[in-house]
Amino acid sequence: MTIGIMGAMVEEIEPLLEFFKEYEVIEYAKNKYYKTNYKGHDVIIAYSKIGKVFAALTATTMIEKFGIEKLLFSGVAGAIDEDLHIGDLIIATKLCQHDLDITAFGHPYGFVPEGSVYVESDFLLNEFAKEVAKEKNIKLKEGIIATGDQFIADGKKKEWIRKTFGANALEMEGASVAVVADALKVPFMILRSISDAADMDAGFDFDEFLKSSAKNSADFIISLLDKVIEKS
Ligand code: 4EZ
Repeated sequence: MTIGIMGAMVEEIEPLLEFFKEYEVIEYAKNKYYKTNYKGHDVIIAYSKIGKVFAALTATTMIEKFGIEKLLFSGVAGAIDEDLHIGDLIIATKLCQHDLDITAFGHPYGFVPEGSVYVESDFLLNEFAKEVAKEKNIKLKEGIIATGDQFIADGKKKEWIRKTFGANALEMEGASVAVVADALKVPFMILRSISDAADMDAGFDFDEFLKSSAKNSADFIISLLDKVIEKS
């Protein structure tokens, strides 16, 4: 089996590279892909750079060039829900693009013709994640993640995203990875650890908690990888 693990920022994959220690570096499409073997399975790791376009490029490359059969995303997010605190983990049941707007033509926010507002992640991978959380006694929330090409640092904007999409957390890549993986029929899951509350303190909190929250997410991904390998 070949499994892809992606993040958006170098900080989001650094703990993974440190864990796997040895890997081959393949340069492609202005990015680096790190290839390693873990328990007899190929693992491809990369960070895309921030935002939906770069994330879509990396997800597509992982699938079409490297032949990954499952895609795991690890990273940080801004919390929308009050019960999500710095370092907490959330997996997306489904994802949407909060900045996709052709409402001028009577369409709902996040929708374009022949697309859908929400893209669902893989049921089985999410079940594996929940099993890992239960076994390790880690708090793991499931919810809707909203994605857009904006760092949200404004309570009003956050509130709008919550009420428009019912979203529980927000970030800048998940939904684009979801669109790609869903279209190319590759099971995927999106895991995020909270770095800030997408409010006026978000920039400051993000800088302070990026590394520790990214590590929380990456550590969980390694346990999940063990579970995926064990169950398949
Ligand atoms: C994007 N990622 C943030 C990248 C920020 C600064 C140099 C996650 C994220 C996020 N995205 C954490 N908090 C966020 C927030 N408040 N709004 C959007 O995926 C790069």
